[in-house]
Amino acid sequence: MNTSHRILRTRRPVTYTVSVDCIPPCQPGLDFPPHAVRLASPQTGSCGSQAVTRYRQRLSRAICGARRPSRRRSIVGTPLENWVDDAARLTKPDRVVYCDGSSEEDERIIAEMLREGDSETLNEKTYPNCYLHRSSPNDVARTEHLTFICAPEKDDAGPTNNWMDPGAAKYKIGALFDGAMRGRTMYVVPYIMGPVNSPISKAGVEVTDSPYVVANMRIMARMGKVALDRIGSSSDFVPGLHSIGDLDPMRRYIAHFPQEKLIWSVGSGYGGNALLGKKCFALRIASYMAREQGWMAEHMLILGLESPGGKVTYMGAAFPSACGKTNLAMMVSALQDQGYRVWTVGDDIAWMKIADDGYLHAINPEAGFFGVAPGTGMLTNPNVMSALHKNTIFTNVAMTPDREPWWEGIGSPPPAGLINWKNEKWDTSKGPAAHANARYTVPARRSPSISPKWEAPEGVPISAFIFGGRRARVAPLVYESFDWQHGVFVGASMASETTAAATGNVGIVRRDPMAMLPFCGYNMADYFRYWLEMGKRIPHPPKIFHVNWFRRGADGKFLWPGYGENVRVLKWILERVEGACAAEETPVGLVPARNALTLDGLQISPGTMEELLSVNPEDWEDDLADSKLFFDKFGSRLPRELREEHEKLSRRLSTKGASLARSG
Ligand code: GTP
Ligand code: SPV
Ligand code: MN
Repeated sequence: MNTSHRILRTRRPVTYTVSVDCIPPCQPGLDFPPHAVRLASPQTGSCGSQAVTRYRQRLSRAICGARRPSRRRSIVGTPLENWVDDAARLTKPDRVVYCDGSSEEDERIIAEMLREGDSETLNEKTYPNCYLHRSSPNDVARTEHLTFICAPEKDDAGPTNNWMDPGAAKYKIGALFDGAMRGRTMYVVPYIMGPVNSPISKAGVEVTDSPYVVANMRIMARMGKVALDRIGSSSDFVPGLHSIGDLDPMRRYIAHFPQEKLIWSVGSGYGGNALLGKKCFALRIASYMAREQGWMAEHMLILGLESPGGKVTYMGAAFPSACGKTNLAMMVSALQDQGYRVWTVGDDIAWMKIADDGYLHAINPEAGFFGVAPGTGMLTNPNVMSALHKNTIFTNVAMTPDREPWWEGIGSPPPAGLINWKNEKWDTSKGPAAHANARYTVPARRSPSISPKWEAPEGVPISAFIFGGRRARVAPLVYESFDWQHGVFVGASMASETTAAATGNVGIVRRDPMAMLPFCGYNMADYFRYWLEMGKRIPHPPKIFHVNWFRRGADGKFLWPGYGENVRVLKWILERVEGACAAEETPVGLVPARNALTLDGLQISPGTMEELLSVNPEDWEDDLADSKLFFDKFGSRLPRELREEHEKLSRRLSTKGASLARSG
């Protein structure tokens, strides 16, 4: 389809013709806004090539300048200073402030955040140094349909990413940045992702006009002087340009330039759209860097499971957004009496490198938790609840008349006089009082479950990978893959119901390979290939498992109690890693043998356990048909090993294997 389209906010409007791909495959239920037309490559389309050439010629010097820093550009400033100057020339702030990360500075930033009027101080007695921020109601979650990978060729981004030509993106988004910070302060936020002295860590710099973003970045990363010192006069940092713009989703872009290791984000002040160290750098850019450099950047929590005697075994678990990573990483174990305890290393992202001992070692690149508030209470996650009473920023939660934060699932009924996340007097007619994607930002070290090794420069050795999703049906509570290649297939064919962590419909099953669908910075077929290769390179590769805490019974209720009880599944995984317990073969993988799961103290019927572990061949046939459609999108670029695994599963389901399937 061809359509005419006008570039926004340029002095002389330019009309060009591009081919348009309609709805990006990763986002059901959302139409592309007219401005987010995906440009075809300059070579395709009737006059696309001419038009793009013309844009490039018209790029203002400022837009050209705000590129990745280059050592060659100036003999006067450092690459960082030059890049900041360029960004300032483009966005035209009234003043530029380099952040040092000190507590005095934090006070000034918080004061500025409060002055902007969308944040307020919470109860100083019960929640000292805690704040409530209310974001714009149209800016409450990541916007995947406005998130782009700007690689030279469309195929470099692959069929699961939105793509824009880098030059066209610079021009188009540059126009939105042009003068965007007029009347505002530009904060320069240098930060390190990972423990300061870890060889796996990397530096980034975010310039932003949002004090709320600065205050969050200070919690989420090692921010300020420590990063500035590390960067010095080098160009070894990932620059990120951020402006809240006018917060209009019609003028919102989250653009990544993996080849340049550069991020541009405009028009959103929320979460992963705006805290550029998190999903933009630590996953999209880092996944690209990791493949170039031989390591892995994954959407995984990292936990240590302590067993009786004190040995700690580390695991990484990849669940899609709002599918239980933070809660699993911070759980209070239901088997604490038996000596099983969970230690938190990270709750969202893992950077992993093969170490001299032959294990994959993981660090948590973040320094804080940006966690989902609804559903978090003393019964589900007491560790984080105790952490949240100090030094925490709450976003889009409700507030009680005592100026304390409140949300659905906190464990107390809504008090009279509750103010909802939109700053209105709440009553039941208004729906949930906290937004479903309301979050807290809290320093990781405040959790009582924080691992003594969470800042170990060498990271922790990973013995198991756990994939998982929200599946009302199909996926059993837990199963183990037969080997690495099968495990990669299990990850690549993962699916999960969508959640409020991204805008769009909630509860729709979509394929979300390795929980990386919205976060892989390059063609996912190449990502699968890289996973297959890593299995050969790691002398002691983690065993690969799949879990599902969200299976529902005929009454629609969750069959498994979840949260702290999930340790029972972790214990089985640990025993499998150690080769110390029994499993039963099904067509999809190995499930716990009868009585192999420790269930003492848990009220759960044998029938329910059967249902939780059942593999229904018909459901799996349907699922296979769906994963085939998904894999077909990658054409011949899909590794042949995944097709093989798909066929093998199909054969196991339709032949002898089906009789082995446990059915509920
Ligand atoms: P992101 O931070 O968006 O990446 O999400 P996450 O993967 O960290 O998910 P999180 O732990 O915040 O959980 C998301 C929602 O799922 C919350 O409302 C939790 O209360 C709920 N949840 C987490 N674990 C479980 C579980 O074991 N069982 C059930 N039923 N719900 C859970
Ligand atoms: C997620 O959506 O996976 C999050 C929240 O962790 S955000 O930082 O907004 O990406
Ligand atoms: Mn989380």
